[in-house]
Amino acid sequence: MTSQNETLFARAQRTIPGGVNSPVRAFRSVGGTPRFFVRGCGSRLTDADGREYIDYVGSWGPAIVGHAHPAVIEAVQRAAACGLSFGAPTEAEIELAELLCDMLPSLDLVRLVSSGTEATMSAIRLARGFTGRDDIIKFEGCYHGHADSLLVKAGSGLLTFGNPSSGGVPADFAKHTLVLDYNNLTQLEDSFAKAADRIAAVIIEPVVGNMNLIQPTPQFLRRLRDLCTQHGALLIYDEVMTGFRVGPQGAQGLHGIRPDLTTLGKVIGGGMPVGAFGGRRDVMQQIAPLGPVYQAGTLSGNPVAVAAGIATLKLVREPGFHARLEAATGRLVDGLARAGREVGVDFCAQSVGGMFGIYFRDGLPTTYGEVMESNRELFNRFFHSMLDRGVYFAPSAFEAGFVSAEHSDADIDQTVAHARAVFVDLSKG
Ligand code: HOZ
Repeated sequence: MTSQNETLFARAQRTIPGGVNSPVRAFRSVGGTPRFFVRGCGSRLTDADGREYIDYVGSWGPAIVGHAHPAVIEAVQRAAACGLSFGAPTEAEIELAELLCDMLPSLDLVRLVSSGTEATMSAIRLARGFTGRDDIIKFEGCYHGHADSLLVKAGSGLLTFGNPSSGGVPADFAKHTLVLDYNNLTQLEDSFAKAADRIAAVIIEPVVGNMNLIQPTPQFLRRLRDLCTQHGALLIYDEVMTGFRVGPQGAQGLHGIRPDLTTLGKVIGGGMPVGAFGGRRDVMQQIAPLGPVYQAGTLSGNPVAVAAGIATLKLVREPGFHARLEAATGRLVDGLARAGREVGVDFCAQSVGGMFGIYFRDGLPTTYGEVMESNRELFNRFFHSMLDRGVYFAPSAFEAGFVSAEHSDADIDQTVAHARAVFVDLSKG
């Protein structure tokens, strides 16, 4: 009998390119049929065939308090009942901006937008406008949304499909994006030595989640901060994924580094479309209507989306939230790694706060090259076997995973038990 997921996927492909509205969802790199979800509750998702899954995608990060948290749903319902969009200021957007500036000391001013892509695209324009320079530096495998200048050797879907630079980006445009290796100090220093006066900004995922999970070395981040300061380039922390996910002050709090600009998304919208960029007052004052760098959006600061964000951040700020989230995520990766070791498969795992990486290779990767060496065939088999057992990991070997505050020890132990059984199968060849 054909499953509802298959029927829906066939129907979707008739009107939607590839049947999906964002490429990684199409399951192309792992093969098979994407699951069409009808419901999410806590740590669980239910698909169109009525099958339940423990969810480790969490809408790619936003679902930090679990799906359909009652406080978030109530806030959304209350806001929606008052009108969906005004295209004019509301008090709620001040509240969200105040919360963000309070939670991240590096934000003097913050502008709300509707997605992480808008946030990074606007931050780059702002950096160019502020410095009067054209070039930017990014790192191979980092993904900063789908603005033209950032789709050069990018991670996430581009890496998943083996096409790290997008079509449709003019060469004249891409030449202003210098791409360096993550964690490569020598290359970074050489680039500043050669081109410092042309570099408007360096944009970085301070913990990478778009080529699986990669952690920065502390020396790399510190030197990057120093070089930017020394040469008048802006340091942009893309915390769309890490913001309030890896700790109460994002990655900048973990490493004690103050970027000039920060981009946010995902968690700050609690599942609704919200992004933000903010930072130094003198830089942010260049944004229209205060300054000459233009940026706008009809749905920016949308009252319903903002209500979800405020309700989520209030939960995230409760005492002990991050300690519990980190412990749950640690329990998962420790359990998976132990199971892999005991069964004897080349597998390892790590976590930072509420995000994690799993790798079919011997040893945790610290570079793009090392991530690329992981065994994709084993990952794909693992992914499908886990899916069959009711565990939903990201359908790509190059995406980080996410745990929510609603994942119980029982959820995690069940996941580890399933993984152990799958590892045994994989070890048989
Ligand atoms: N770019 C997202 C993962 N890093 C995927 C977004 C989606 O498919 O929803």
